[in-house]
Amino acid sequence: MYHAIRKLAGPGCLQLPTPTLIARRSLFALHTRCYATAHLNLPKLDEKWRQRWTENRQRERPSLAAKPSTTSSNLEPDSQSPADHMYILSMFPYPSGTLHLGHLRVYTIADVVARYHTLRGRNVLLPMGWDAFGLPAENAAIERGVAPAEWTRANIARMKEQLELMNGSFDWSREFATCDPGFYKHTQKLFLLLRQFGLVTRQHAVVNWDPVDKTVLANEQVDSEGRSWRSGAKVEQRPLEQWFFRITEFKEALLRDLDELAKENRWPDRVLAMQKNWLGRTTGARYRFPLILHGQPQLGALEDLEIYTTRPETIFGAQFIAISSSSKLAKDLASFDPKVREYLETLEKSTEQNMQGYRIPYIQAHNPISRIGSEFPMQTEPLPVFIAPYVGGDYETGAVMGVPAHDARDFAFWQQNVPSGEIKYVITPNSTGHSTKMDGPYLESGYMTKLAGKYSGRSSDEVVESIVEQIRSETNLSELQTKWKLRDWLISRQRYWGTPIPIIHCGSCGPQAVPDDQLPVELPEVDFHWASGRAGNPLEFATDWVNTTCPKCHGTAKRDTDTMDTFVDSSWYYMRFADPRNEDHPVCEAAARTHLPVDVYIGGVEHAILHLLYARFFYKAIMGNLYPNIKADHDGVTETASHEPFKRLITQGMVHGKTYLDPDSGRFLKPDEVDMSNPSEPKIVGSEKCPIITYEKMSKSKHNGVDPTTFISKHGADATRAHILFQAPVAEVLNWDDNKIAGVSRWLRRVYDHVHALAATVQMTGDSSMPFDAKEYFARKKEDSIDMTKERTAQWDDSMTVWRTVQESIISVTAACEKVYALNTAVSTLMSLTNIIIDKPNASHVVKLAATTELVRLMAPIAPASAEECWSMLRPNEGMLFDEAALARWPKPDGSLPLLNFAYAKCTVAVNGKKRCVVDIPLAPIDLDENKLEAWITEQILQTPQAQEKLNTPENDIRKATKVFVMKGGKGVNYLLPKGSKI
Ligand code: ANZ
Ligand code: ZN
Repeated sequence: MYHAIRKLAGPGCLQLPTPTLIARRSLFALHTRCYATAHLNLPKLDEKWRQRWTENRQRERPSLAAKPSTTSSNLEPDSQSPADHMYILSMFPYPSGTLHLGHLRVYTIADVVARYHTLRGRNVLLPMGWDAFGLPAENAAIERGVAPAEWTRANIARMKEQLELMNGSFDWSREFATCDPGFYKHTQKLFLLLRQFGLVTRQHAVVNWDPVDKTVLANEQVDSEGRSWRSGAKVEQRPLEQWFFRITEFKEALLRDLDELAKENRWPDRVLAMQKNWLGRTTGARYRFPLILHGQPQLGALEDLEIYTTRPETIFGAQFIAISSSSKLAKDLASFDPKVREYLETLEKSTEQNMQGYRIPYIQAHNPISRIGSEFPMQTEPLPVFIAPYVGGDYETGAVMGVPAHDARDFAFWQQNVPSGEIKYVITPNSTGHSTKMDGPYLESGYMTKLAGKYSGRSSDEVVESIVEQIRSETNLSELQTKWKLRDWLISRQRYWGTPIPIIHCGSCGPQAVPDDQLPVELPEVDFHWASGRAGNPLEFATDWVNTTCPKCHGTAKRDTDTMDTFVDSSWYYMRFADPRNEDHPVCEAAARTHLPVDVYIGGVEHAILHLLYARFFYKAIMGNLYPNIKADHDGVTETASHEPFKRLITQGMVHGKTYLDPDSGRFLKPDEVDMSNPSEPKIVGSEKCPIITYEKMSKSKHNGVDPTTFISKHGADATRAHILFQAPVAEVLNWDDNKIAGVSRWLRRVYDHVHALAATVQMTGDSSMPFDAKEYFARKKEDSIDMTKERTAQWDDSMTVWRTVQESIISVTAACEKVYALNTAVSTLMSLTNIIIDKPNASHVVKLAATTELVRLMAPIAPASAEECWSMLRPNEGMLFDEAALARWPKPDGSLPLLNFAYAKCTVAVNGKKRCVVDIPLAPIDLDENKLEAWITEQILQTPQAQEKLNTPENDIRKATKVFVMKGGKGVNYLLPKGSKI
């Protein structure tokens, strides 16, 4: 064997391989030959490499599952710094039993990102687990009599099998389900820990109570008529004692740290806005308006009238005061003023909404601004006071300052009650502060008008606090009032299938924490056949379980029968993945330090509010208290960085299915009702009618679902993954069309065939491991290019084109993997790179070989099995691409691009829209961003003889341009020069 290879390697081989190398090499050679069939079976490749990766992983990293740990984590000792670690996480699934395309999309994205970082030599954590508590399991138990645990286990097994087909690089050794006692033991510990921190309370709260089933219902289980989805009974509102997490304690931090997440697009703007809105901080004020009474001595001295406003800066536009008909003042007036009485009576009788007010003729109000003195002269007039139907008696102070210019209700009221009254605008959209003519209320923020005195011209949002503060310090008639929409988090569920609340209720000692050594409080087995006949929380019927002893006085006591909201589980599961088998702690400090926070979190935008807010709260509460030194290391500035669980958030779009409709009836058609014999022109079976085709959310009723498992079995994981990425940018809706997979399948085949052919020559010449030094290669060629033969020039040109495309592809695919959102462009870049490599027949063999190797590495995150197969053919003696040793195999630009800018393109130069000249400039390097591109192009233009001739006058001095418009690809540039230079 040794001799045979030696002969094969021939004289072209510079170094004689050592015998051991030869042995390995020949093995690989043999095995490559086994697959050297013309027909490529992609699903088979998946299987082959899945098996090898698993074996490799097991060899390199013995399963965590086998070794539960105690005080410290049993992770491999980490010599690497946290910066070498990447924690990539996709939102873990609910085990419904069937994997759908939405799952497949998010896990594909996560896996591609994870594999990319692995290839960069990073230590990647890509775990997977199950969000396994929740109602469906309980309902299945009630309906079918299977225990929730059993139902859940079976579903998990089924989904895991389906998931494995996609060839993800998940670390299954860390797998857990939130319903494992080993997990929920720590959910209970965290509950008790939060209680120690003072973040858990028990309060009365109103719940939806079904009087027939005697159970609490979630809001979603109550229909629009207020009836139970199960029993149909009219739902009652009942106050129950329940458990709350005091998330409101963290409201300031939750809001403040959104700024951190907004930097560099770490989180999508949309999600940040939703979080902000949910927290709902508003800065309002309470103002007191002193009242002036004319006559009416029976009223005595009147107190200042207090109003509440969410727009304190509009006080300069207050034109009246309105009080509620049920206010104390209105009642006092009615006791002696018959007109007031009459008004209130009509108001009571009227059933329609109306804006008719009653002006109290003998009372006026002073605007607090008028007390400030000469500074705001416009505000000295006292204001009329009305009783108004739109002012609610039980909201805030039951009185408002009427600002017709900036509030719709005040505007309507003013128009009806003081039709000839002018309207004072204090805010204008115009940044000069001059008010623009308007005929309705202006409700937005803007700039203060001159009515605001020294505040005029300033942004209305920015002056709020200063105005309230000035009035407070000078008149003591104001006070800032900040409000939040956020409420404490009610976590009690009167349900069986959740984490039991680890509390024991004792008649004499009150609620007591279950002692640590008795955790977890495990869910008792409940006979659902029996329980389903009865109503209510099955846990209440588990009397043996409920009755227990008080940990403090050892008297008889009862367990809490509430379980926790499943959002509690998902608020911390990502911490557990860092240290999943630790028995004593939810996560130990070393593991937390190594892996947390999550580097890239990927999931659906439907979780933009609650899940993410709860997780952020948990991380701040737990990590902030337990391990205060572990923070999200944003920008490497640890001191100022905050406790945030997810450094980057990627939200992926939905997958919509191809839907066929009968054009006449609008009915959704089943697959067997559509004749697809001509795929480009489907017909409704038995007719000549064409169905309407749309893309809609997949659902059974629309017959538009696609089963990912069947699809992968048919086309292979690689093609499926590439197809998913290629069809739409990550954040956008993906319209799923089975037929479109042909394109990516063809691409993968093309790569394979090309590599296969190339590999044959590699085996002949043995030059595959020769390093290719592009800089040296192209520099040398350039020198002797002067007297090249025609044939060699063609080779030279093609080689340059190929290598330039390789370098540009490295830059752009790397950027796509870093930014994630544009992963679809990575697939198209790789497809064009493939075309260039194959279609440039004259490129030299070394360049082709090197280029193909780079292509294979670049496609590896997306099509891992195909890439691995190709790699084994090209580099038979270098082990696998995806090696557990985390070899940095991702290509880097080799710095040869400047040498390869041989190609010139025409560029039309215009100044202020007028064409001046056409110049030849090199193609722009693709790694320039917009600003740099402008500067680069200008520099290139100025170096051309045409520009030196045509642009050498001051009015054409493009260096002085105030704006530069570069047309796509640099085919033209328009420079806008300031008018002055036009002389
Ligand atoms: C002056 C003003 C100017 C207002 C402006 C709005 C816009 P929310 O956001 O719901 O808290 N308001 C206050 N108390 C009220 C009551 N008892 N009944 C009816 N309306 C009442 O709404 C607060 C705003 O609703 C307050 O801000 C007040 O009108 C009105 F350009 O004050 B505003
Ligand atoms: Zn007790």
